[in-house]
Amino acid sequence: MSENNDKSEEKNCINRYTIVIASRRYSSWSMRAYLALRSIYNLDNFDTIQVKIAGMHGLIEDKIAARNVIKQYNLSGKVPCLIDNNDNSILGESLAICIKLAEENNQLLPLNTKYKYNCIAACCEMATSFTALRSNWPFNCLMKGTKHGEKTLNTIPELKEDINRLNELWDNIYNECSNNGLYLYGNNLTITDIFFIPVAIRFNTYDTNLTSLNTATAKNYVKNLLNNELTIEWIQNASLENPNLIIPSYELYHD
Ligand SMILES: N[C@@H](CCC(=O)N[C@@H](CS)C(=O)NCC(=O)O)C(=O)O
Repeated sequence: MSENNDKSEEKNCINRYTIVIASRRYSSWSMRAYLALRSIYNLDNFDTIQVKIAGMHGLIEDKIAARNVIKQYNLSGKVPCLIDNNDNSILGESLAICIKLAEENNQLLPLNTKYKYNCIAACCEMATSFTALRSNWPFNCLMKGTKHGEKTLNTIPELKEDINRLNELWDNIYNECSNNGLYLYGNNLTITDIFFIPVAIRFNTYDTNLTSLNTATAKNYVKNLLNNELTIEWIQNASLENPNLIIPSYELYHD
């Protein structure tokens, strides 16, 4: 399934990068790598290929078929991946993609070296932790204000623990590095902020009033991520997506 990759055939030159993503509605990892690319390039200056991933509770045959489609691009069978059309190389893993784009373009990482490694560490923590948050509040950027959020907050202590740690992490980085900016390291968006945008969206879905966050810093940070123009563009495009990409098992928590 392709999205705007036909555009490259209309143009005389091929864009340097093609990003392979899944449904914007459900794929938080696709979102991170895509937003890193999008924050640097205009829409016309890169290409996007969109593939379908099978649902969590879907048939195993569907899952294998979907994975085989993704494997045409990335042998790990996961999205996102970034194709560099200069040398036909393919890079998987969201963090690697974000760091490559950041370093190549001198953007998206704090200039201060100490903060830079702290920024990468926060991305790693996001990628390897918060399992209760991720499993109990599945990403669906078009779902807003569902009661499932309150129910889970009252019954799953591990979820509240994950949220407390997020609150602490955001407060600590913001207070040390932000200088009262919009984001964790100031007014410029970094890959850490991009890594937390899908988390901010989960709050929008499951705790719209941000009652589970304890500090004004954390609440404002979530609001700033939700108001970022790239976040808004992604959600808008998700709402226009091909209905064939809808997976019923990701739509369980509408009220
Ligand atoms: N560690 C990977 C995780 C990527 C990932 O889990 N992607 C999901 C979509 S959000 C996927 O490709 N799932 C397909 C599958 O596992 O079959 C990254 O950071 O990029």
